Amino acid sequence: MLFPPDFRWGTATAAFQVEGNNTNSDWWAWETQPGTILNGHRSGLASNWWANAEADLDAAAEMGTNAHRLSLEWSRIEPEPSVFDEAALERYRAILQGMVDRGIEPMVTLHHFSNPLWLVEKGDFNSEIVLDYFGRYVGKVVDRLGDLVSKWITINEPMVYLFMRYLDGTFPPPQRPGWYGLREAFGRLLACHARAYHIIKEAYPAAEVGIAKNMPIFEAKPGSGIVGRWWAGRIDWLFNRAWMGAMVNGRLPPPFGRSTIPHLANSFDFVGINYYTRFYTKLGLGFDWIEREWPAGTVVSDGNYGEIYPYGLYRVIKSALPYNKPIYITENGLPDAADKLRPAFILDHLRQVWQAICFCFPVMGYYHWSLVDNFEWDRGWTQRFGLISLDPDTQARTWRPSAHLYKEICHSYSISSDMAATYAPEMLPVMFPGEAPAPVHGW
Ligand code: IFM
Repeated sequence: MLFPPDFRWGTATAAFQVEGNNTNSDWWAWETQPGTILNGHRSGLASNWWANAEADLDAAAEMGTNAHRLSLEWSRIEPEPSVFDEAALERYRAILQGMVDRGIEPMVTLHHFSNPLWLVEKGDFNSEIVLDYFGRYVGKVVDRLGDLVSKWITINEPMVYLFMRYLDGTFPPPQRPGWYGLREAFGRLLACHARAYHIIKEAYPAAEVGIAKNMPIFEAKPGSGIVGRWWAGRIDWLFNRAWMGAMVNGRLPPPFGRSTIPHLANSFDFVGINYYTRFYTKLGLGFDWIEREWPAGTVVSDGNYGEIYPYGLYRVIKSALPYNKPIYITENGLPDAADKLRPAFILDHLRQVWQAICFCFPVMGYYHWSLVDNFEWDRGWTQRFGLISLDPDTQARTWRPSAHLYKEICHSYSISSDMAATYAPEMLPVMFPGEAPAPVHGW
C-alpha cells in the first residue's frame, strides 16, 4: 500500500509532557496537589527535552520521519506577565533549527492544555484579558520563530480541554466553574484561535494554520434504539462538530452562544484530526455521557484508555471532507507499554489512511502520538504512548518493535505484507489476504 511522495510521516509531542521542569505552568502546581495525578506521579524531568530534545530528534531522523508536531510552553516564554524569557525563545529556536537540519518539518502548537500560572490567577479563558495576552504571546513567538515554522496549530483539542477542566475536574485549576464557565471559555478559545490565525498569516501568508481537533467516534450502544442513536448524534455534534462549525461560519452555535466572533469565519487552512477511539454514549442526567465498559470481545488498550477501532479513522476522515481543506492526522496512538497491540494498530490505522487517499481524500500526513513515552497528564507515567520506551528515572530509552516498524514504513512510504508478517502476523489475512499462507486442511 503506497503513500504519496509528499506525504508527511511524523510523530507528535507536547511541551509539558516532554520538556521537564515546567515550574511556572498551572500543571506543575496541579501536580503538587494530592489526588490529582494517578499514583501521585510527577512530571519531573519528563522526557528531558528542555536539556536534550536532540537525542530524540536524532531517533526521529533515524526512523525516517520527515515531520514532527511539538508545542511551545507559554509559561516558559512568558514566565511573568509581560516578561519574556529570551533564553527560552533561543532554546526553542535551537530545537526547531535542529529539526529543520535533520529534515524534520516542524508543526508547532501554541496552546496544548497548559497555561502560565499567572494567567490562571487572572482568570485566563474566563476573562476578556486572555485575548490580548494570547495575541501578544503569539506575536512574540511568530516574530522570533516564524521563519522556521510552516505549519501551526493554534489550540490543541479544545473540547477535551474544556470538558476535562470544567466538567470532569481532571485538569487544573482546582475551581470547577461547570457548564457556564465552559460556555464562556468555548467562545474565548475560538477568539484566541482567530487572533492567532491572523497574526501568523499577516507575518507569513504562506504558513498553514489549523487546529488539532480530537474526534472520537460516538455511537449508541448496540440495541439502544432510536433515542440512543439520536443522543449519540447530539453528543457527536456537541463534541465534534460545534467547534468546527464555528470556525467555518464565525458564529457561536447554541448552546454556546449566538454571537459572531470577529475574523473567525474560515480561519483555518487545514483540519488536524486527533483520532484515538470510539465511545459508546449513554443517556443520563449530568455530564456522564460515556460508557466505561466495553462490549465483550472489544480490544482495549492499557488502563482502559479506549477501544481499538481503526475503521473509525476512516470514518472521521470522511466526516471532515465537507470542510473542503487538507487533512492531517495530527495525533493517533495508544498506551501499550508492552507493545503488544501497537504494531497491528499502526498498520491497521495507516491502512485506513491509505484507503482514504485511494479515494482522493486530501490526507496529507500522519503524526504518531508519540515519539517517546511522556507524562500523560492526570494518568502520569501509567500510560506509555511512545514508539520509544523511556525510563523516566534513568532517562534510558529503548526502541519498541513498533519503532522499527514505523522506520520501515517511513523509509519506504508504504505498508507491506512483509511488514505485517514480521510485526503483526495476525494482520496478514486481514490486510493482505492474497499473501497469507493458505490454510492447511487436514485429512
Ligand atoms: O497525551 C495526550 C495529548 O496531550 C493530547 N491528545 C491525546 C494524548 C493521549 O491521551
